[in-house]
Amino acid sequence: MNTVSECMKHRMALASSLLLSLAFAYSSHATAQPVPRSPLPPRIEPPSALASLGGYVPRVIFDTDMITDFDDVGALACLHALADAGECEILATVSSTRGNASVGAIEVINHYYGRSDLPVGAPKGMGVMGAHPGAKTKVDPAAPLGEKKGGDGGHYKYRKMLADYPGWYRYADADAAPDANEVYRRVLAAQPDGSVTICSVGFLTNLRRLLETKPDDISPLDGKELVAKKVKLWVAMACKYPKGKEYNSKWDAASSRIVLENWPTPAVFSAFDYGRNIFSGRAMAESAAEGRNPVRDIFAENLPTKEQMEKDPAKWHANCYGPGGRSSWDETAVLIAVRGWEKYCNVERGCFRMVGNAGADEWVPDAENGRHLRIIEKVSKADVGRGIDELICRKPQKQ
Ligand SMILES: [Ca+2]
Repeated sequence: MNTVSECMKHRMALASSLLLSLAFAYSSHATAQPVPRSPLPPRIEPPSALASLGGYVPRVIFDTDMITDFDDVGALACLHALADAGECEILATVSSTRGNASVGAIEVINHYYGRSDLPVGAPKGMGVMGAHPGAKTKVDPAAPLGEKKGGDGGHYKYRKMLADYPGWYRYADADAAPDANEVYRRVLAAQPDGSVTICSVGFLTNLRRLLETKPDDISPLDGKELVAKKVKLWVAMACKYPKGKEYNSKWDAASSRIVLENWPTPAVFSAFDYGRNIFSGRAMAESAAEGRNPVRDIFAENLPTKEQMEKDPAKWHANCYGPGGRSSWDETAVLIAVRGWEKYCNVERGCFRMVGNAGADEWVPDAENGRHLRIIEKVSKADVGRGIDELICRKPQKQ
């Protein structure tokens, strides 16, 4: 069934996660290779520390795959709710996948929150394409919706969203959307120096392409220089701690390697294991329907019912569902991008890097010179899940 295959495809199951954690918790530390010296100052300041200095509102570019799983929808809902509350400003929302309904789905959600004018884009010429990461062909936007068990796999939900919300989007085919490189460069060039937060909850394709851009009529800076000048912080849902394969890092591994090695600003990672056991979405799924709500539709149509879960909770848990809903990998990245990590998490300094050629990564701790931070549980995961649900359930303020 869709949920099982999707989770198997999408994330490592809990059992293997725990086994890997136990197996490698010592060995990864013991065999760590030297980490590249840090280009960063010795301390990475969290966004909320900057906020305490007065008036800083994170300006966020949201970069999502929006291809199979639906924590992306929860994450974008949280981001809009936080923007409604004045806690952040959304600069752009881009897809890291192409040849599918991802951009249109982003636009439907943007429209629901009264921000249909947000810039959108998608990668060109490289990266994950179609209905799922292993697909070889793009999705035909003119094809009939068909049955859920058809070739759309987990992407069916996004094609259905476009069918359900005609007129709420411009780009049924992500390939018709602007080049994400142009969106990134225009948005970054227009912002004050050191002011932008990038929150990526999908593949690192766009960030790799951005780093590789050349000076143009938008900016005399190349991509890496432009990022270094304009970006304050990159918050990513990516990688697996202490090592392993994680969906966002694995499926465009070449881009992951380039970005992890070359990104020139502080970076914070919500790795697979943090969001795995934070569950959200049930509250929205079971909320009273008031008018049209694509966020509610997604959770209501894609979460198992309580009755289904009660019959075999272990099976559902192994496939990344809990009583509160779906695992909340992407939502955690939004929380940290906007509110900073000290509110929710502790951190460890070090470096994520790709190993081998099959999409695996590993964490190398380095308290002095690590280029990355990874977040660690502080506030209980149940409380974080409740906080996410509260945001997802907020009514749009700009409709
Ligand atoms: Ca995602």
